Amino acid sequence: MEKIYTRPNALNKSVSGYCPGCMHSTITKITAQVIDELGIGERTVCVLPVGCGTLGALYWNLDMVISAHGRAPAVATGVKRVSPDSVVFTYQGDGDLASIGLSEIMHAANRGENYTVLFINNSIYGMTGGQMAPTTLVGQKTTTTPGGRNPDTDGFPMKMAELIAQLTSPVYVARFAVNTPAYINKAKEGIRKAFQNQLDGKGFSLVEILSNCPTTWGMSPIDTLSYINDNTLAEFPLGVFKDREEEQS
Ligand SMILES: Cc1ncc(C[n+]2csc(CCOP(=O)(O)OP(=O)(O)O)c2C)c(N)n1
Repeated sequence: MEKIYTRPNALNKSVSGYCPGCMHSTITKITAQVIDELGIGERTVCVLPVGCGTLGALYWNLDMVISAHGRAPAVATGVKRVSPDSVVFTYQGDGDLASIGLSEIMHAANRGENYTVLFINNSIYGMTGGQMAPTTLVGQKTTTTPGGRNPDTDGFPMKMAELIAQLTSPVYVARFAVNTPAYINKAKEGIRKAFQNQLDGKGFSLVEILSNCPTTWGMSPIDTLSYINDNTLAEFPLGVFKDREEEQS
């Protein structure tokens, strides 16, 4: 019988413990598929953050380092510089990357470190129970903005892909989503490109992926997918914000 689907080697034989409907599971899977397809599982090192993404330690069959909150880019810098043949990626939430780790990511991007950043933007602090993140949408209710995010007191959502694309060093900065099968396929292509750039020694790539948090958004998983379509995509447009390859061609 022809096998048409199988668990990637880069995933452990375990059932996801992410909340039902959380798209961290899907992003974990497509990342594992890319790692398998590129044949780099044996030399890939994942630098995990603090947040729900830390659970990746249970699911990926890869070498791992878990960093302090927001510090994954600094740890990844050390790993990649002492072991340049390793393929290094960070997997960071929006609280981790855009709040406590804001300075880390900006400087790693500005140095043009030759590694891959996967930035999972679910517009909230998921693990700690749903506080406002820098990426929370205007009007979005969180435990710290029960009346909805108010720009007068809370500012506007921070667009990290656009900010980082303004720097000179990064080679690839793009935003994808995972709320439809077609978007998931496109996100997988973006992740592949971000890894390929590192393999080719080109430098820093960041892929932002718009995701959900059914538990802290207080919605059914299916409603979170519509919410992304109707609200998140209007604030965070999908696209490639920087691609050194295209600039040169
Ligand atoms: C130094 C430090 N400050 C705060 C915390 C508490 N904390 C743990 S996870 C987290 C937020 C994670 O949110 P995000 O990065 O958006 O990831 P998500 O859980 O939503 O995937 C916070 C504030 C911590 N563990 N360490």
